[in-house]
Amino acid sequence: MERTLIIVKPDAVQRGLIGEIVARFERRGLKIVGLKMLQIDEPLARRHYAVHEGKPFFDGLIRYITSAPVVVMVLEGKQAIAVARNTMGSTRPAEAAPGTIRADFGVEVGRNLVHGSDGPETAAYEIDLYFKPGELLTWDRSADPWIME
Ligand code: IDP
Ligand code: MG
Repeated sequence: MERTLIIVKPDAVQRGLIGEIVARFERRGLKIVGLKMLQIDEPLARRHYAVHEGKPFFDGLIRYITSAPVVVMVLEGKQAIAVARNTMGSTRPAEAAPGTIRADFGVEVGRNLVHGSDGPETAAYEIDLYFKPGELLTWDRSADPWIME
């Protein structure tokens, strides 16, 4: 089983798309093991996006991710990182496949609605940024045998 960190970004929250976006991951079969709403402050944003420091879009990215509340969640499942990333679609909504979150609701990269970890190490780092261990639940979902063999 793999875990990944998802953020419903400020533009999605402002546009009333929290439920729509959470539902897409839930329907896909990923299990929610942690979920909360918060507003990311600048130090947290800089830690989260440390790999992008120095890039031309970095300051705008920090302003964007701190501009309004977000919903963060941890999803669990087989290949959860890849499954979540392809549910989200490509970073640039204009290039994302139809049916993905970024294509269905977005048009440009600076307002691409959702974040998902890009690898196991990033996922561990990011989950630790937003959740204390006691905030993540291990639970049996009755639908699991109907989703995974
Ligand atoms: P990802 O979110 O698909 O993993 P990354 O390349 O890691 O994409 O970039 C992180 C975030 O930074 C993107 O989701 C997007 O919000 C923002 N971003 C990336 N490239 C650009 C850009 O060229 N202009 C504005 N924002 C960008
Ligand atoms: Mg990334």
